[in-house]
Amino acid sequence: MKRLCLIFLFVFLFSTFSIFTYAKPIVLRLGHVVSTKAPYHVGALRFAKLLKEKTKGNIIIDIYPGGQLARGEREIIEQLQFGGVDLVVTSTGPVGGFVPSMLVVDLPFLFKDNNHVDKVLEGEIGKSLLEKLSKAGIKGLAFWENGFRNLTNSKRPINLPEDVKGLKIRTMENQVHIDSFRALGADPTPMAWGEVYTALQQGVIDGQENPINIIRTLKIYEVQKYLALTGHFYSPALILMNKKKFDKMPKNYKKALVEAAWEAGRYEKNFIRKNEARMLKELKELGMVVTTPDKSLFRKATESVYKKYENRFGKDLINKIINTK
Ligand code: EAX
Repeated sequence: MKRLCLIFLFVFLFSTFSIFTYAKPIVLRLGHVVSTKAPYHVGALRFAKLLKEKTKGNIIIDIYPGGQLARGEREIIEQLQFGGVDLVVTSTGPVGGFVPSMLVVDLPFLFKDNNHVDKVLEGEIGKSLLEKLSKAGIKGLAFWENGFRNLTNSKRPINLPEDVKGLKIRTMENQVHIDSFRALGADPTPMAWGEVYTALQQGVIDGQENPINIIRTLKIYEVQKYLALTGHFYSPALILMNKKKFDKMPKNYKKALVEAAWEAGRYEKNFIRKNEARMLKELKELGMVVTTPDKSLFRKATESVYKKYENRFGKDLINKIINTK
């Protein structure tokens, strides 16, 4: 009899404990391809902190930086689509390959300045672009920032569009970028980010283009002498989530994910913008020869790209972006 009571007691305690055992937090894996010094990583840490606070520790983010999960952004977005990774921070560069309408933001000289960027991407136009990502099994949580892209090369200072002629320039895997550098007479070479530093070091390519923060934090100055402040593309960034995973989340967690994504995005943008001047000064101190070309000449030289894409994106949408105040 005593033995039977002990067995009942054990079963009761075990079942009680297991019912009230604290539910395990949800752990989401986040990947990006840049260094832990880069703004994407700063934003990802902020996102993780905010999300943990908003869900009282029930959602934890594990960050995999520096291309640990994939060599380039196209590949890591492919992993996101099939659920190999839950969240990705990426530039919009390769996203147009998954959702063509996203390519509109990559048109040369489309955005005037940071204020114009924020008005467009935090407004209705930005939100409608995020919604289009769902067709590719991707939940676009928010826009972050990569920044205005500038041209580096190892051959010569760039002051005029004709100085770009014949240079083998690495571009992202982005048809608008490829067409824009073709219009400048360059030889555009699309390449995953993880291969760029070595290709520059070996002279396989002459140049690449990226915002100041990438050139500085990914040490591109070590393999490039000349930096031209062309600002030829504005490169938005995105924080993306596997859509199936997002859709399965309870309503309050969905709200927390989107809120934390936008708040972390503003934090990341501010980090880029308040450190840009310091990073440029450091690039000069690290030996880069910096030129400040007349942007209007480069804008004119790439106008033909608009002709090619007006029908695809719609002249109305392009004008709506340009005229957003
Ligand atoms: O997203 O591939 C690129 O040039 C991107 O700007 C960089 O990886 C940051």
